[in-house]
Amino acid sequence: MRFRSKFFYERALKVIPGGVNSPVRACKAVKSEPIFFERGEGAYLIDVDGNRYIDYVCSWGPLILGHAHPEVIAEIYFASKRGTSFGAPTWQEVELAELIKNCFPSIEKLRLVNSGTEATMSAIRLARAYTGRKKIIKFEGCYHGHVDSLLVKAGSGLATFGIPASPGIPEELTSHTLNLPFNNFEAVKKTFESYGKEIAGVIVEPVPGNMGVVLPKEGFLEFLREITQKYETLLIFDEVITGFRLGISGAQGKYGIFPDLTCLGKIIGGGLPVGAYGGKEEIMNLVAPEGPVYQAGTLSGNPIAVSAGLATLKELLKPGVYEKLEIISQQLEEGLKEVLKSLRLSYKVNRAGSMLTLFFTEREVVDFETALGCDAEKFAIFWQKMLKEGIYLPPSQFEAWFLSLAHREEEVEKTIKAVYKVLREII
Ligand code: HOZ
Repeated sequence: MRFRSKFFYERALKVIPGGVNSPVRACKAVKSEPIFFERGEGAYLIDVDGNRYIDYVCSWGPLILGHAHPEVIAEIYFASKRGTSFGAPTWQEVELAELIKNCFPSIEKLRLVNSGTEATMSAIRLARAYTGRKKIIKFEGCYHGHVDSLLVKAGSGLATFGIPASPGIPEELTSHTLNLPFNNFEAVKKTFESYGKEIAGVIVEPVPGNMGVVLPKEGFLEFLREITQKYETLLIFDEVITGFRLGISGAQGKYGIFPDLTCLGKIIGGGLPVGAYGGKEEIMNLVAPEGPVYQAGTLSGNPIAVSAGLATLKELLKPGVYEKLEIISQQLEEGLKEVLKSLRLSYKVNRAGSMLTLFFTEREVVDFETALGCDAEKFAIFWQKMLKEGIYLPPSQFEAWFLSLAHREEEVEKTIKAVYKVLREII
């Protein structure tokens, strides 16, 4: 039972819109009420009623080491003893910037911000300033935070709640946004043929995780790289989710395609609010105070958040870490596929490294349209029943499940058994 969660939710509804500080966690899409959590331990979450769940949300990606990793907690503790914020430079932020630069060959210089949204918003401003152009190409179902000009046919909460575009955003602000289907070579080609030299940048999640996990078709990222170079447009990879998740150099390292600008967040803050955008020095030198493109933040480079990020990245640099993550993730994927096969279900599992989605559809999911073809009603029932089995999945069909280094064979086996039990009940 979740009496205390209910109690807090009722209080929250009176003071916070929808009772939550970010929409998807309200669990409305799965016809449930939000769960209020007390603490996290490795691969587990414990709610305010004392219920224990295997966690596949992992704070929507940042917690690649699992909850309350001792090294991260120790660094947070020591950093906070030295002071919580100075509004001035610290040596830790230089270390974090150097470490990110060493891991991402396409990043020569970077700026730390407080969230993924700030990173994408700033990268777009910079792309427009650098090229002197206005238009931006984005892809349907990709989500780049709640940046005004990018909240059109976006994934994550907008997909979850079926919101095509948010009110409160004047048309003028989205009139320069060109929305194209992901993985569609032809649509990109035609758009460049029509608008060519008006396009400042193409922003893309190289492996989208916000319409559920969708893999780029072979050659798609390469094609984006080539066409943006041809039209002297900037290619912006939103690696807020994939950065340090798909490998130490993110999706760009995995696919060998290097963008002009990269947006990071989530893992680089080790569970605290951090974002970053970076790229070629020539472009980044336009950022104030070196250049005229304004972007600032009182808490940017916050010493505690940066210390948590540094501790996390240092763990990820240890040998064998990503291999370990791959083994456990593969085990989950294979287990899910076996369950589907034994139940004669042809639902689809898309996986990239330690992020995956079980799509309640028989069609291959390759873009937003095919993702929207899922049986979200059935997913809602599945989610509720999985919760009863002690498994906390993202409360939406259009999100990625995340594994961490704290997930072991034991947790994955328990999950697969629960999936079998629940799917057998509901099909
Ligand atoms: N935008 C995040 C998911 N992709 C967070 C959702 C939430 O916390 O509600």
